[in-house]
Amino acid sequence: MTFVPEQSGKNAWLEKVREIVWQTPVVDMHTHLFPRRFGKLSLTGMDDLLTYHYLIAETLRVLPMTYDEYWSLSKERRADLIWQTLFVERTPISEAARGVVTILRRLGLEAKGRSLAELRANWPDRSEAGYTERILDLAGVGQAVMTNDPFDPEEREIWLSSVSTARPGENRFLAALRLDALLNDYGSLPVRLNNWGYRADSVLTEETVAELGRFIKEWTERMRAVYVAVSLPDTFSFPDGSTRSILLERVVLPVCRDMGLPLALMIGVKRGVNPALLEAGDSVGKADIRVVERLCADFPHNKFMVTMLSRENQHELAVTARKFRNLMVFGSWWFLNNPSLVGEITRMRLELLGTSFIPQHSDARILEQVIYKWAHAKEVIAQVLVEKYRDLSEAGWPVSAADIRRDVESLFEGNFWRFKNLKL
Ligand code: RAT
Ligand code: ZN
Repeated sequence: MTFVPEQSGKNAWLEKVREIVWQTPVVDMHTHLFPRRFGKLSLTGMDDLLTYHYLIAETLRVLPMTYDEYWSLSKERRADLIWQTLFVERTPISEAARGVVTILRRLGLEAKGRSLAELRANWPDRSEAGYTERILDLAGVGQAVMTNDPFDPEEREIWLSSVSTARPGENRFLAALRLDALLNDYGSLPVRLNNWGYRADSVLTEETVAELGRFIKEWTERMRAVYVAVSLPDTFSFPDGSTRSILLERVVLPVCRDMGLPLALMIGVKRGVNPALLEAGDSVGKADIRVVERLCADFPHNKFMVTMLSRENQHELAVTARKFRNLMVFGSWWFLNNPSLVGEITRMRLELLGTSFIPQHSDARILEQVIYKWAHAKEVIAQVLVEKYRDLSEAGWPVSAADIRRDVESLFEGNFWRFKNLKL
């Protein structure tokens, strides 16, 4: 993992920090990637990259076509339209559009002036055995944590079949048990759970609670999940007597505690604000930090990894992490994953928390996206670190390369593993 992109400046500090940042393998702690053995769930290549929901939202703002017309097209045709709209008729200046340019460049393809047909034709051979490894190496990602939904019929079948065993080279993918269906839409689950052999009722009886606990434990073990996760709305409150609240308190938190697993809470998403945009239709809302305080205080033997989607929540989240050692702040998530905001948030976290947080995760859905998500994030993180090291040296503490290495290791991988293994 020694890939270091061309130097962008002559600043010696920046060069050193960039070199270390690029040499330190990342644990990409939240992605939506799957290794190839997961078949159709594993997305890769130009058409999947172009039809990423971030780019769909940007295209549909300006495309002279109804939403329905757009959705009725094949994936290839949608990709054509996105390329034409954002890369031919306009300058690909947004973060997600620039990301495609970064990927193409790192794969040795010049984007400007090329037709999409040409780019598709010149794409490196994806059937090659080492392709996935090569992409992870280009991004400097050592391991990527997937998002694994035990309620998704397609994914479930794969885990239950022998195909779920990692093939050589695929052990760089780790699992995370995602419980959105349980915690955000329990009503639809009892019938399915009964069919799968769990005695779960729509009323949360003692037996149901025990059976749901058994379900989570079994799936966590089957997947060898490194944590349990859920995304939550901006209106998330706890405790509030809701089904979600009861399930959290009686099922999810006890199982996580008993198994020593962190619970990742991704708070602040407003699903389906514009349902016509389908997967591109979710938005953001400011959430109530008191919920995080309450959970950390009332469940001191549970570990919480928390990211919040709204910019307005970032400062209070960092302050809350100062108060609770069972809280690990992570990532500049989704609409925050833009250089201006990653810079601002990382700077503030370093000032309030030192190096005791996880600065970024990629949220990549398409394999090659790890290239741009990490290239862009690493540039910003390196620049912020340089600023901070310079300030510290001026204050009278000379910073060595060994110091920088130790810090970057903590930020990119050590904090994740130490928190996961923390005993409370
Ligand atoms: O960032 C994204 O791609 C979002 O669509 C979501 O996947 C979000 O990150 C989530 O995990 O819910
Ligand atoms: Zn995600």
